[in-house]
Amino acid sequence: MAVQRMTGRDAFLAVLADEGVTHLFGNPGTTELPVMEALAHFPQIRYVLGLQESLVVAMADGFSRASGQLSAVNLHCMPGLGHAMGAIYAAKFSGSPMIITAGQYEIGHGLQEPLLYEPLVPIAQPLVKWSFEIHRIQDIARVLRRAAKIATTPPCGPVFLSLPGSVLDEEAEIDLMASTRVRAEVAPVGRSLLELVDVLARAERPVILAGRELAEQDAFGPACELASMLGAAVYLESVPYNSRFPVEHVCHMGDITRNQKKVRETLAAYDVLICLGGDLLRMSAYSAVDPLPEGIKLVHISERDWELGKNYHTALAIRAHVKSSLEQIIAALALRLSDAQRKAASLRLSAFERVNWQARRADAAAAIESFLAEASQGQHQPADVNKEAKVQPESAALIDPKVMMYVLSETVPDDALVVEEAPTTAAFLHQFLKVRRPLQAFGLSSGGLGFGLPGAIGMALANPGRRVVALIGDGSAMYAIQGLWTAAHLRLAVSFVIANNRSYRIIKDRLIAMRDSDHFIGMDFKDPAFDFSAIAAGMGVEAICIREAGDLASEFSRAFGKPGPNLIDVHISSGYE
Ligand SMILES: Cc1ncc(C[n+]2csc(CCOP(=O)(O)OP(=O)(O)O)c2C)c(N)n1
Repeated sequence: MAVQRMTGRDAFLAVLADEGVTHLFGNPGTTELPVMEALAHFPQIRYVLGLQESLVVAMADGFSRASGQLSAVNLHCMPGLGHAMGAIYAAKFSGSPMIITAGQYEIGHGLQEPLLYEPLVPIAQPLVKWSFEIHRIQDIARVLRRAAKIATTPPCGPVFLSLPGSVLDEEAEIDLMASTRVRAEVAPVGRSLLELVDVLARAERPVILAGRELAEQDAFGPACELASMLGAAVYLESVPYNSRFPVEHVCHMGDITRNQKKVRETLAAYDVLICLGGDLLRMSAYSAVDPLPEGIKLVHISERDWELGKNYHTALAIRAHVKSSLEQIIAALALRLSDAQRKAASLRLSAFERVNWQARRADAAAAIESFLAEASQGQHQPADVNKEAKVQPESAALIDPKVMMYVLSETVPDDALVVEEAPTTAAFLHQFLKVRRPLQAFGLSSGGLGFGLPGAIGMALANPGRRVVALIGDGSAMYAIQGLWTAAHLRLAVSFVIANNRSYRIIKDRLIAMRDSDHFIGMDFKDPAFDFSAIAAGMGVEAICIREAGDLASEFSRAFGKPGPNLIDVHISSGYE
């Protein structure tokens, strides 16, 4: 771009726009005023107001996760960055390409320690790929170009820039420079490819762990082809970053889970584990049991080299683009597989049909359908329910979360995006939801609550014309409830489905499982109960409350078909009635 005389604030937004940024997610204060003023000159960048900085970052994270596009964020100096840290932590896990900026005082003013001042660079540093403060107007373009390049170079992730007001308000002759993107579609060649194909061909009981990069790189086709060629069972990596694998494929068995004992038992049946673009057995709560059984050979292909051989010896650790690698592997394997190996693979494949995800879903669905048929004839109605009462007695909350998830999976529009943050309920969602496309279903990447509700807003902005269905636990919803206002303000097609069990159920479950105690302190919200319909109405979102299983299908279908945002508060069993 040509050299022009301009202000630092205009240069900042001009470079962002040229890097492909279409939305600036923010929450403004005095230190952001230069950017807010300059936004009037850049109608191609839409400012999205979030009402607290953790939501602002989560919205941008959702936008990048659902589109693969670079997003930008503008936070309010130290307190704003502080609020945002948990969400930046999540963005680090999701590997979202984001330029996170925060307004900072004019250079020199911080020395006097005014309110709101703190050096920002070291605070953001541990969670981002690059953290920097711009000190000269002449550097704005170079710094931003570098920031965009770093954020979008695999492994992608957020970067942080501190923007002193004096730099933004100066004027100078500025060369806006041009964008650079690093091409990283590299595949193994030569000896690496030969060894890889050799190990795969010789595997007698291969298993694939399908990871997030398959969806990010649109690699479901070659991943399915490899699984079928090898007769390999496929499990989904333990973190629901995104879709990972088409669940109705004959090889698909389900989530590997984060239960160490269960993972170990599952993997004990196999001799070669092939991790495709995923995290190799990322767990959460501690267990004395190691999830990886002895003797299993590891093959791991990922663009995120930090993950390779991180916790376990890996026979073939390949830093490469998974889709390009799969294409090479499939071509080489087609020439390498013997007739006996092909026959063994096809025998394994036919055995999957009886035990795979699809077969188990069909069994569970049949049981739920017959339950719902009986319920519709009045055989399962809860007794003594006063439908007029604002807060129903606990005994009325009888919808089984599994039933709720089945009906949700049957009513969600085919082209919808689904995001979940409902710790105990989402496990059932993954049993039923027909995930077929990359970038269709998303979950919590870091384990930190507060992403799902605002993340859905970013996903809707990235996918105009498609509905986003956000399944959120009642406890999780309260970490970011003011996101409802942004959804209403922008009239976004998001349905917030609240799995309302009036408690932190997973914490109760774990207190029992891990501490052998059922003395629940600080895990219930019944006194008073949340009135989600009133909360939603207070932020301009229409809402309904469902208390009976028989109403689920019709109310979900109605809500998902309406324009704009809505909230469906579903009272499910708390498990501890
Ligand atoms: C920021 C943050 N704070 C606290 C937690 C701990 N935590 C994990 S799950 C959970 C309960 C979530 O409750 P809810 O959304 O109602 O789902 P449920 O367990 O009832 O299915 C809590 C508090 C966390 N993971 N992240």
